Amino acid sequence: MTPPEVLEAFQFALDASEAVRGTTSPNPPVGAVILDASGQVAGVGATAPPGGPHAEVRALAAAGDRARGGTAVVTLEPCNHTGRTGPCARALVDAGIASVYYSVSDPNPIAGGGADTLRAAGVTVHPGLGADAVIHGPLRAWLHRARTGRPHVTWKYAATLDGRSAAQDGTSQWISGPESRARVHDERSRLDAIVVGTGTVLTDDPWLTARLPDGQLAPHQPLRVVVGLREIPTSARVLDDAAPTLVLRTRDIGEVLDALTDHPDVLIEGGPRLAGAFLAARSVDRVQAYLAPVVLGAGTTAVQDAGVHTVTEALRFRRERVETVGADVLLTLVPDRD
Ligand code: AOF
Ligand code: ZN
Repeated sequence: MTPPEVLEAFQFALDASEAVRGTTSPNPPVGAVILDASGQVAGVGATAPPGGPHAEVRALAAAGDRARGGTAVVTLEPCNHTGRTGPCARALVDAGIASVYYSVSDPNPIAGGGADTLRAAGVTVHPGLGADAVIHGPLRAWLHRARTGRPHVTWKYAATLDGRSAAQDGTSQWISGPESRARVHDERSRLDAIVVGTGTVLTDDPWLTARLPDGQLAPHQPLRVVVGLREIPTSARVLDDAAPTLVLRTRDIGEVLDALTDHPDVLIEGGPRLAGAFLAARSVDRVQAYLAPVVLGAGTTAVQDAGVHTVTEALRFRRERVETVGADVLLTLVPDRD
């Protein structure tokens, strides 16, 4: 039985990692909590931007002497290597930590093996705590990239009941409700990259920035990526200096993925042709569909040409989550092949 204070500490560690998601890449967003010998929270930490200290080191710094004889709860196996920072497993041992709980093993062959180092030093090690929440949560994209060598791609779209993302005259604003839009901005601020096609830049001229509810820019902005062969004007909003932008003059999805290796958490935001190309290339790892209780009856559909010619070729998805967001329904789906 996992002690209740450890379960509570895990929740703090999960929240701490979620809060830094998007700011640590190509490193994983990790959360760590140090409990003192009596089970009280002595320090909380999360991974700093690349080159900075890891989660455990920050949590240990906050805990100070209270770490001695205490417990560390970490969302990833403490690292074992001297990279840009020293090994966390060694730091935990040196601080006198008596037991370590962690969620998932570090698949990085260079950094992994921290659990063995801890055990060899006499620390009690408990792997697997809250693994599911971490794998499907903050470390999802990083683990996917570690496993496949490719970024994790989420295709997000908003559509009406009849599957349309724009009306006949091209207008597309306010299909989904204010709650959905706020949620999209909040999510953007924790991503590594947002990808759109040149068509979307030409028709919608989006900023693709993450904004706070008051309209201000969020402190962390994902890389904006524009894909396609069409020329975009230098006055396009996506080229302003609010966030970095990468223009990829290609239609090859493999090339796009290669360019984003160090940006594992990628969101495809449109339009229908780009979505179709990613779907046809089997390069969508998750779908977030915001369905609005609206009918347009005509207009652009959310996807154009996903390479399906007959129903036996249909791309099928499995439900991961269904939520209501204001008046809309958010479906989170994963490909049925996974
Ligand atoms: C941890 N805690 O908070 C993180 C870990 O280049 P470095 O030195 O920052 O090392 C990066 C590697 O360390 C990364 O690929 C992953 O295996 C591990 N990340 N480990 O114990 C942390 N961010
Ligand atoms: Zn480390």
